[in-house]
Amino acid sequence: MPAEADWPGRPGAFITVEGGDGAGKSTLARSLGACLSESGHTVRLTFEPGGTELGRRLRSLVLDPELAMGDWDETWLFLAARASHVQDVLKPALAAGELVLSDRYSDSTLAYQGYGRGLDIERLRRLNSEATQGLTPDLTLLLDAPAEIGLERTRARSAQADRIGDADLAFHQRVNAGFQKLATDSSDRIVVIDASRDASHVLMDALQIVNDWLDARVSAS
Ligand code: Z5A
Repeated sequence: MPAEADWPGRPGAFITVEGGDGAGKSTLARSLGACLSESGHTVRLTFEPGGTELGRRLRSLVLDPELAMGDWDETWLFLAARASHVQDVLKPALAAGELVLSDRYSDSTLAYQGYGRGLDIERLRRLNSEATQGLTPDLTLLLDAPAEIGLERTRARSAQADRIGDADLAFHQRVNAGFQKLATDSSDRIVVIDASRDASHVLMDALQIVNDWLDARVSAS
């Protein structure tokens, strides 16, 4: 079984942005990436499902509201997209010393397929570990906003149907509660940000957290 120890002392930094639908992940990832680039970091902005050609094609399948699929079928598609993302994008970028900022990663599988769909969490953890070759984020920013606020934002943005986003409110509430549980269980890695505030406040908090983490990393080396 691949383990985190397969990646000792990697030169780059791996930061993920997680949260429920409409929490503002993509908005934050873009603005945070721009600020970190301005301060001299080589930033690789990427996302899941997507980030590779295979990931983009799997994304259109898994979100297609016309396509029925079982919960494990859905899970395998996300895992396949992740495996190609790790192999083709994340590993090379981290090996080159880049600061990788990924909009969603393995915590999304635990929150959506585990806590949201009700699939076995421990099995999902094992499958995540295989798909990622043991690559765990160094730091995760969890954007927390009530599901009602997130869904209101995404519906205001577009009326386009989406197989997962269109699930009922209770599903999205279970997903958010699942993210909270993950943050409690991995408090050394996951930092929660109140994402119900406006985007500039969310960015300010995120920048502070990332800069403090980067400073601590330099001091420790
Ligand atoms: N999924 C899964 O089930 N399992 C997995 O393993 C993975 C994913 C990896 C991906 O679709 C779906 O796949 C997702 C989880 C599932 N569920 N759904 N649906 P997606 O990429 O299309 O969806 P998303 O990841 O949830 O992205 P999103 O809907 O675009 O949400 P977001 O990135 O958090 O929000 P945003 O695009 O930055 O902002 C949404 C709108 O709100 C936009 O108009 C912004 O201008 C506005 N916004 C952003 N921030 C704010 C603040 N702070 N205040 C007010 N308005 C704001």
